[in-house]
Amino acid sequence: MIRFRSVRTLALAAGVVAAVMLGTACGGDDDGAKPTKTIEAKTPGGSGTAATAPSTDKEQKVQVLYKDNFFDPKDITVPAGTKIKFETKNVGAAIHNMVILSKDGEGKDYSSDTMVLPGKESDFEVTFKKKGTYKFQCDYHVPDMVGTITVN
Ligand SMILES: [Cu+2]
Repeated sequence: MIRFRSVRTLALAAGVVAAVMLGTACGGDDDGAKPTKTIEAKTPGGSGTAATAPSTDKEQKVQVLYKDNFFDPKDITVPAGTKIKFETKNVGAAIHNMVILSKDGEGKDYSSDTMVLPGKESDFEVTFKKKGTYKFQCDYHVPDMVGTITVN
C-alpha cells in the first residue's frame, strides 16, 4: 500500500517537472524565431523602397540592449505620433525586461516580454500620442536599471 502510493507520487512529481520544462522551452522558442528582421533589412535599391513603406504608416525602430545591469542606450528620444518599434535584446547573463511607465500620460504602460532570457529578443510597438518624458525600467533590477524616453 505504502509502496504503491509513493510510486504514484513520484510519477506525479515527474509529470510536473516535465510540464514546467516544456513550458519554458516553448516560451524560449517563441521569442527566438522571428525572421522579420531579415525581411526588413533588405534594400532592393532605387525607387523600390517607396512602395514598401507608405508615408501614411510611419514607423521608427529603436534598438535597446539589456546588459548587466543597465540599458544601452538608457536615454531615448522619439517623435510623438509615430509608431515606435522597440527591438530589445538581452546580451547580458541575467534575466531582464523593459517596462515603460507611461500610464499617467498615455493611459497604459508598455513592456517587452515579462522575462527576456539571456540571448533572447523581444519586440513591442508603442505610439506615443503626447509629448513628454517617460521613465522605463527593468522590473528585476530597479532602481539600477532604468532609463528615460523623451517624446517630442
Ligand atoms: Cu535587468
